[in-house]
Amino acid sequence: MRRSIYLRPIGFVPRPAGEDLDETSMGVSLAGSNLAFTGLEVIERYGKSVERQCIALSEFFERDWGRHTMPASDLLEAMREPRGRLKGVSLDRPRIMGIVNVTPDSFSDGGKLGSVQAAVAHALELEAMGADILDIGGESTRPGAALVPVEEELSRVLPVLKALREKTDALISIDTRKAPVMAAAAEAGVDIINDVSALTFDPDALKVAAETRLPVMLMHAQGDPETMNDEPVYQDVVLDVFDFLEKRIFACEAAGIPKSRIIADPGIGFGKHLHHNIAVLASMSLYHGLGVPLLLGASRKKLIGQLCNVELATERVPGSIAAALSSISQGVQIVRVHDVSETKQAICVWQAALFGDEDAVI
Ligand code: PT1
Repeated sequence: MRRSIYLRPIGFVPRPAGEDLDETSMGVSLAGSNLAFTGLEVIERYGKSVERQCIALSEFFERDWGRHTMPASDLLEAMREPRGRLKGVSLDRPRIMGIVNVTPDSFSDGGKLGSVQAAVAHALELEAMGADILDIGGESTRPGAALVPVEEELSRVLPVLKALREKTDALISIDTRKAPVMAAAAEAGVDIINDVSALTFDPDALKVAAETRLPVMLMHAQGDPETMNDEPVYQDVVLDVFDFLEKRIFACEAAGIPKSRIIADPGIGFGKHLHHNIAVLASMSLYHGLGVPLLLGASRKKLIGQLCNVELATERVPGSIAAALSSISQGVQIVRVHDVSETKQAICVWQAALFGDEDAVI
């Protein structure tokens, strides 16, 4: 059954953590964090028609939502519920995932990380800059990228994962769509599985991921990387992405992966044109209704080039920081970035300015 009501938290304000403030006037704490939302965009979908209205929390609590009452209160509860730790790392403040591409054709690191040592050194450098998670990927999934055979992918990432595991206690994620890579990576001691197909690409992925007992990152994509941006089709991209992620969370739960081990990501640039990407960015906070921590990856992506007329991916750092900050200010827990120290500096200043706290370390 298709969901017919969606709630998007809006009107974010800083909220002293743990203080018992009146929710109607001071806002509801988002996912146990020190950000609170003071309003809601109520979105009703009837087949092809979608109606949106923004209201204050007080009005939301006063109105009779009829047949939407239960789904609406479930969504509100999912937004409010504090998120658990991710392998010991608390998610009540923003976290940075640093990108380590172990591919000869990487879209912005351009094959610089040709060797295992270079990849490991790059990962450790990102950790020193403040990355909480190191995301290791051996198959490019950027638009137009071709499939990498499983043996090739394994030979790229396994030596890096093994060497890196010896050298760091930071969280390591494996960016893969393939069950054998997930299994081998788990064996090598990775902490998280990051699958841009939300465990749909490989028929064994759901079962294998469940067996590893690792947390999984489920990302929305429409189509395969090679052709996904040719002709993406949505009724309403923001809501269709929500429905997809909700379904994948159900599928995971059915396979034995509890919600406490799931992170959701709307997949910027995956089967999405510029207007789709912008709509998703602008509505990021909607996805808190999924009841799991959120991840956003917009770093150096094409939408930034399109918005600001920047041809070179390496020159899209300021725009990437803006995308990261805008999602963090909507409560997104993890940003996946190339430029860790720049992003960290931006988050630090944003936190200090918003919460008035110079010790607001991230
Ligand atoms: C992502 C992501 C990822 N992105 C997660 N994993 C990539 N969880 C790889 C472009 O438009 O957002 N979330 N793993 C990289 N993919 C792309 C897609 C790179 C689009 C570039 C573009 O330029």
